[in-house]
Amino acid sequence: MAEKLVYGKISSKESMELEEKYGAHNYHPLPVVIAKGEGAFVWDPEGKKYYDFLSAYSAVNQGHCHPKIINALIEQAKELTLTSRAFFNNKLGDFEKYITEYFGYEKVLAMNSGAEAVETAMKLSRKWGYKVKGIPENEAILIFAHGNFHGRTIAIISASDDPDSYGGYGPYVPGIEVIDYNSPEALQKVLEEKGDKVAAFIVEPIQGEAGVFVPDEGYLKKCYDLCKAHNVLFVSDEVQTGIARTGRLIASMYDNVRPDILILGKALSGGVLPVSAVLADDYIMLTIKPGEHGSTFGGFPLACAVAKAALQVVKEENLVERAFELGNYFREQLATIKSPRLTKIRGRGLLNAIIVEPKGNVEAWDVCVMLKEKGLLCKPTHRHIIRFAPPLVITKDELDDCIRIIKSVFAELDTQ
Ligand code: IF1
Repeated sequence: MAEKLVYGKISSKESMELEEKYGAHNYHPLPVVIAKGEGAFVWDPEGKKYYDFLSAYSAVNQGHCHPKIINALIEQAKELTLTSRAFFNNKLGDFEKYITEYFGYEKVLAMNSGAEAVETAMKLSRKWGYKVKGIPENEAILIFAHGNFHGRTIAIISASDDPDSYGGYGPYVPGIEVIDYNSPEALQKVLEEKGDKVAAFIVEPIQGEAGVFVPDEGYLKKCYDLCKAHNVLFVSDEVQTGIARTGRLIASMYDNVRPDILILGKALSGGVLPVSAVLADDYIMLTIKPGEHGSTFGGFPLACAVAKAALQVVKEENLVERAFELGNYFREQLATIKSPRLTKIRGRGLLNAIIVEPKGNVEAWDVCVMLKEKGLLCKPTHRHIIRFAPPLVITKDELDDCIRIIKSVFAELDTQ
């Protein structure tokens, strides 16, 4: 007997079958179907309620379907959605003023996906390298860190050392060097060797996909100073760590670093539609002239209305402070779990991860399935790491309930 449907007209079972039959198999989702989201919660079509402990990889920091953001979407959608940049419109300039003052930069170039923003930052860095630094044409070098994840375009995966990301997609884009993460010495070495041809160092202030790898205190600052000493741009990819997620407006602030180029995405729209942005000062941004970069939807009126509302929510609801306080509390509570399987906890703010020691035939995936059964959704990154990233609007009581669920799963595993 099929379960009664509460949300929508397609059951969980049928939804999974449809994706299997008609969709590309480029993901391996946890066996759960989401039909509705609100705040820190999501529901499946049959009405089962879950805590969302992934937040669409930190895109719904403001919580699912935040009323203020949805309202901005609806009101703007009734009036004007897209003009292209062939003409001006009455929303883009207003948003550009708002976001540049919000993050403290002179200019912004709005795009759509995070990968597009990273590509934009790569192109902008090269353009600055040739036009301002004077690097010989086509000889610019961009430096990345091992373990990086910046998106899935050909240029970006050319910097990846994850076979799942780059495998089978060659040939790769030249002019890219990859150095050890969390090693200022590695950056110093490559800059001393070839700094005159390096346009930028592009780095995640905390490596998300690598398993919430938090670098040593001062790492970002040392790298920033090395970049300045060699006339190299320091570019921070805050697509995942930005917008309050780590307990600072952007994670670079943990080292008091102001990136020369700041890359934002995901929660910039509160998870309502794809909006990304690259921020920089005039001496960098104005090296791109009219017609030298763009995109049909980049910074379109609907995105501007949604992103402005999403940023307003971050301030109005003190999401930076909430992420900082609740994150510290969360890690303290996790540390009380005395399980031989839970070997490490790391993170900043509400971007955290645990390392699960595979014991017997139980891996991180199995733990995630058990957590799902108890009403908490998360997903492993790599075989042994589970990322925990709830919406920043989660209440302390809700977080306590999640901690209870996590504790109960490890208690159950340890009695097996
Ligand atoms: C997938 C990972 C997270 C990002 C950083 C740029 C982008 C991302 C720091 C590109 C995107 C997403 C992509 C999504 C899963 C998720 C992810 F597991 F892939 F690595 F969050 F850690 N910079 N990350 O994290 O932004 O083009 O996706 O908008 O591709 O599976 P995008």
